[in-house]
Amino acid sequence: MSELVRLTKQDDVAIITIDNPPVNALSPGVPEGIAEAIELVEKDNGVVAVVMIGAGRTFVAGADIKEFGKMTSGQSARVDGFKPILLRIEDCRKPVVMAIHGTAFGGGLELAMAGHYRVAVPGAQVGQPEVKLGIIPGAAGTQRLPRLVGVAQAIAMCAEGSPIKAEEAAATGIVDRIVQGDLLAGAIVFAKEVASNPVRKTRERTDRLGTPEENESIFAAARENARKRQRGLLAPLAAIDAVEVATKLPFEEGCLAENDLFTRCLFSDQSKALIHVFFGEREVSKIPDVPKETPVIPVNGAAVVGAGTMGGGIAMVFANAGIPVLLKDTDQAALNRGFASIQKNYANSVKRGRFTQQFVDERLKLIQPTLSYEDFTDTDIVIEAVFESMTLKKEVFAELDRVCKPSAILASNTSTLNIDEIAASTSRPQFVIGTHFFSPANVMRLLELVRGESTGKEVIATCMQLSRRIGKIGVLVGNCFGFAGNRMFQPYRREAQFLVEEGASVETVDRALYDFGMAMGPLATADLAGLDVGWRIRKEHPDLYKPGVRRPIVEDRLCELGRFGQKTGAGWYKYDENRRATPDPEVAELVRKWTAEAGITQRQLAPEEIVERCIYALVNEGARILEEGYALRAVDIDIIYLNGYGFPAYRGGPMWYADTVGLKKVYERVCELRQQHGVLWEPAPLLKRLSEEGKSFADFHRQQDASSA
Ligand code: 3H9
Repeated sequence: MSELVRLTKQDDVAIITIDNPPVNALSPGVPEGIAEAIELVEKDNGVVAVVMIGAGRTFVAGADIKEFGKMTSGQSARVDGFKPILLRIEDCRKPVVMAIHGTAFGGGLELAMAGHYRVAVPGAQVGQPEVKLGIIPGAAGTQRLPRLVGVAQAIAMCAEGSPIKAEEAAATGIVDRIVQGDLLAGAIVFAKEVASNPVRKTRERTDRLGTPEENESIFAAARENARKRQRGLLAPLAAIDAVEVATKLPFEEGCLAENDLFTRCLFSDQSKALIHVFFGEREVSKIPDVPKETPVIPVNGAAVVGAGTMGGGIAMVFANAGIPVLLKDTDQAALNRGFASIQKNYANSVKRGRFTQQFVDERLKLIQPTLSYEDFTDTDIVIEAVFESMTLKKEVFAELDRVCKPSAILASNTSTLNIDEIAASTSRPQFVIGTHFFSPANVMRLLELVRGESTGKEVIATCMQLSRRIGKIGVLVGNCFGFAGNRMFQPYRREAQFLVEEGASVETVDRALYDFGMAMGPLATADLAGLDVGWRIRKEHPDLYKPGVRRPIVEDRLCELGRFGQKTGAGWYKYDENRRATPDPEVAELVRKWTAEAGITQRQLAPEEIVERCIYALVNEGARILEEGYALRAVDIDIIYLNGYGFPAYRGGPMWYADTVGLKKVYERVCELRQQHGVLWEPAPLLKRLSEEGKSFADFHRQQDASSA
C-alpha cells in the first residue's frame, strides 16, 4: 500500500488514515492508496464499517495544487482519475464514515461526500474553494453537493468558495454528527452504530434538487450576483452552470459536463494567475536570509502614535487581533476625534453585520487613549502614524527611543520617507522598521514591511509573524523612495494624467482600467486618497522632477483650486454628500484650457492604449525595483499590487500579467513609447535583458541573498 495511506483496524472497524503532510493533499499516491484500502476492507469479512480520517492537523485540504501546473504544461495527464475512486468508495458495501477535523476543502470535501456518512469536530471547516483558484470542483463536487445541501447552498459554496463551519455543515446536511472529544473514537462509535444500515449513496439522492420553477430564479440571482461581486471571473459562472446541470441531467452525465467546465477553467489564463497568487501569498513570507527558526520578539502590547485616520485604523487592527493598544496624540481634542471615528467605524461594522456589539465592546476596551509617551514603557511595538514630515517623525522617534524598553520595535507607517534617516534619530536602528499600512488600515490586507540597512532579522521575523496574526499579508521591501508599491504607482498615475492631458476624458481613462479589472480607475483612486498628499510631497521634493522632462500639470492646478478629491467634494470628479462621483464638466474645460496653454496636442485615445500606458508604466518600474533588489521576487510585487492597489487577482499581478503578455511584446511596446514620449519611458534594463533572453520575470532569481530588501 502507498506510504501516504495506512489501513489499520480497531475491533471490526477499519481505519483508513491519509498521511500526506502538511495538509493531506491528494498528491499522486494518495488516491491510489485510498482505492487499494477500500478493496482490502471490502474483502475483509472481519470488517463491518470503515472510518476514513486525516493524520496531523487536518482532513484532506484538496487536490495537490502543484499538480495543476504540471497538467497545464503537459507534464501530466491526470485530470479525471479521482472520480472513479470516489464511485468505488460510494459503492463499498460497508458504510464508510468520513471523520473531519481541520479542513475538508475541494477534493477533500468531494472525497467526504463520496462516503456514506460524515462526522466532524466542532470548528472543522468544509468548502469548495476551487473558484479562488480559477477552477470549479472537478471530482463531482458540483453534482454531489446540491444532492446533499440543496441548490441554493451548493451554489453559494461552489461559486463563492467560502467555507462553512462544521456546525453549519451539520445544519445543512453535509455533516451527520458533531463529535465532541476525540474524533477517531467518536467516528468509530458512530461507524458501529450505522454498521448494519443499508449504505446510502449521495449520487442516488434527488430529494433536494428542487423543481425547475423553484430553481430558475435561484440560478438567475446567482449569476447576477457573480457578475457583480466577482467581476471578470469566469469560474464562478462555470460553477453555477455545473450545479445547474446537476438539477437537469443524471449524475453520470452531470459529471461529464462538470469535467468539460473544469478543464476549460483549468487551462485558462485566469486559473494559472490565481494559482500563482495562491503560492505567491505563501512565498512572500519566506525571506532568504531570515530563516524560519529566527527567534521572534513576543508582542503582547502595542502603541500607535497619531490618532488620525491611519493611526485609528491601525489601532483597530491590533484590537481586532486581541492585542491591547495605546493610542497617543498630542492634544485631547485630536484624541477625542480619533476615538470617536473608531467608534463610528465599529458601529458601521455592527450595522453591516460584520461584528457583534459584544465583539466591538471588547475591542474598544483594548484601545487605551493617552496623551503621554510615559505610558509606553512596557510596549512591545510602537507604530508611528503622524503627519508625513521627516522633521516630525525624527522628533517622535527620538522620544520613543527615550521612553521605550530596549527590546521594543519602533515602526514607522511612512509611505515614502527614508527609514534609515528615521532610524538614525534613535540609538537602536536595528529595532527600527517601516510598517506601511494601506488605507483604510482596518480593511486593506497589505502591509509593506520596509527593511532599513540596520533592521535586525528578529525584528523582521517578528513583524512577518505579526502581520499574519493581525490578518495582514506582510511583504518585505527595501528602503527606496515610495518603497515598492508607491514607487510603481507614481508612473502609473503619471500616465493616467498624461492621457487626460492628451485628450482622453477622466471617465474614459478610469473606465478603461476598471474594465481591465482594477478595483477603481487611477483618477478616482487619487480622489479617494486625496490629491493634496502627492501635491505636498511634490512640493517637498522638487528634485523628483528633472528639468526639461515632461511632468503632469493638471493635478497640481486642481489642488491650487482647493480640489483635493472626495474630502473637499471635488477633485478629478465632483462628489455629492454621500461621496458619489459624477464627471465634472468644469474639469474637462480646465484641462482643455491648461493643455492648450501648454501646447499639448489633443487626440483620440483607445482603451487599449490607455491600459498599455498605465500598466506598462507599472511593469517597467517594477522591473527596476526587482533588479535593484528593493523587492525580493516578482511575485512579491504582484502580491503588493493585488492586496494594496486593487489589481485584479485573475491577472496575477502586474509582473505576472507582463509575463502572460510576453516580455518581448511588452519590451517592444515600451521602446515605441520611449520614441513617442521620451526619457520617462526608458526601458528598465531587466525588462530588456529578460526579453532578449526569452525569459519571464518569474524566471528571475537574484543570485546573492536579498539583503537590500
Ligand atoms: C481541488 O481540490 C480540485 C478538486 O475539485 C479536485 C479535482 C480533481 N496543494 O496555507 P498554509 C501547502 S483544488 C498543495 O500555509 P494554513 C501550502 O502551499 C484545491 N499544497 O497553511 C503551504 O506550503 P509551504 C482545493 C498545498 O494552515 C503548506 O501547504 N483546496 C495545498 O494557513 C501549508 O499551507 C484548496 O484550495 C494544496 N491543496 O492553511 C485549499 N494546500 O509551507 C488550499 C496547502 O511550502 N489550502 N498547501 O508554503 C488552504 O486553503 C490552506 O492551505 C489550508 C491550511 C486552509 C488548508
